[in-house]
Amino acid sequence: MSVRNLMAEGMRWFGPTDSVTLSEIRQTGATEVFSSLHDVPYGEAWTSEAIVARRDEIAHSGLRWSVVESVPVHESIKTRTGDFETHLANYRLTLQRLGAAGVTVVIYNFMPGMDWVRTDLHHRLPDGAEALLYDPVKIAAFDLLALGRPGAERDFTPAQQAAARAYWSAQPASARDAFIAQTLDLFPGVRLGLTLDGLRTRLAAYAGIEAARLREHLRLFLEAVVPTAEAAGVRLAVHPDDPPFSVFGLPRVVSTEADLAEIVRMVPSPANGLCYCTGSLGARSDNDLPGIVRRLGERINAVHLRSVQHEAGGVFFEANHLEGSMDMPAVVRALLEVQATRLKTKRADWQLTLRPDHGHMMLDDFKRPAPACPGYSLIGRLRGLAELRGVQVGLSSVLAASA
Ligand code: DNO
Repeated sequence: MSVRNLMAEGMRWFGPTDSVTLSEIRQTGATEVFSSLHDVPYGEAWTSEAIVARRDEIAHSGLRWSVVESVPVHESIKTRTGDFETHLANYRLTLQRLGAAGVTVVIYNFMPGMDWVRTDLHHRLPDGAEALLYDPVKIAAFDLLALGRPGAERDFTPAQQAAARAYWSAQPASARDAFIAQTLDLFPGVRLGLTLDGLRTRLAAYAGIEAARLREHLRLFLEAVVPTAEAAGVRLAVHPDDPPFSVFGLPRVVSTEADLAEIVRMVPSPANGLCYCTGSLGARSDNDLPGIVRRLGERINAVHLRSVQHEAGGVFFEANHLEGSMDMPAVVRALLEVQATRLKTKRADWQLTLRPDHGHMMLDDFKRPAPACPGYSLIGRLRGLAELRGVQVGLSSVLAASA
């Protein structure tokens, strides 16, 4: 393997309102941008004009919009209710227009009701940086005491419930309100203005939709859009659930290796692929991260690299990219080997594009305007990208020497 066969490096950019600019992204050494048209409401078709304008704006900064993160899947498609056929038709239109504009990888997720969930957005680390953290006790407090979801007690142990009550009663009303607002507002790149009642309505839409049925809805979604993606030269990449287990009683179907293997089997096409996200998948210790790459690498269309540190009681936080509970070099090596195999078989899409997923708030991040979305600081992600670059350059040189 030659050292030239590095994965391309990208950074997520939330568009013109992002406090991180494209010229700053360029100085991180990234060449690719993961971006979305966040101002288009979920479910509407993206216009060719808006796509081309965004593509050209990014190109103007010497970067390339190679990955869309994300084209969101409207809730009606996940529940197969209401005007889901219209939303499917809109999705197909968007894929056709992206393909025509040369933007060829599209990330989406199939998380019901919510996007990702964290409980602490400013977890202070010993070195003074801040990380994102997930604490099941705080989720229990939200679920039992703020949302008051019927049956929620079944999802938590008596000890978790007691800890949740103790936590909640120790919080002043203002801290409870802030915690509720933060939990409702964690949709990337948009402010949906969801309320507790709005969330209750969203959850109610999944009454009677257990995992098997949601999986069937995912299959029907793929059958409806993959042929269009294929014809448009677009490759889809499903993002894993974050966290990869049920929250608020919702079903989950993109959490484990078995889930991913099932998804790629549903519609056997290179256009039906995966966004391999080590942070999301790694929040379950039973996911074998390098093994997933070795077994499913052929279908990986986008890569997010980040490491979580597991703590007692199901708590996890986002560690530095080369620290935490996972073996990042083993994952990077497996990805480089997947690329080498694809290259040998002359696959046009052999080259993978990675981005550092999230970063700490550190150094001058504290002096800058807040990131567009928690986890998307500039300096913290720059550190992550630089460390990942070191690992992949070092490993690819060693692999080339031993080839
Ligand atoms: C969080 C992200 C997710 C991801 C979407 C993909 O930082 O990894 O919000 O972009 O779930 O659709």
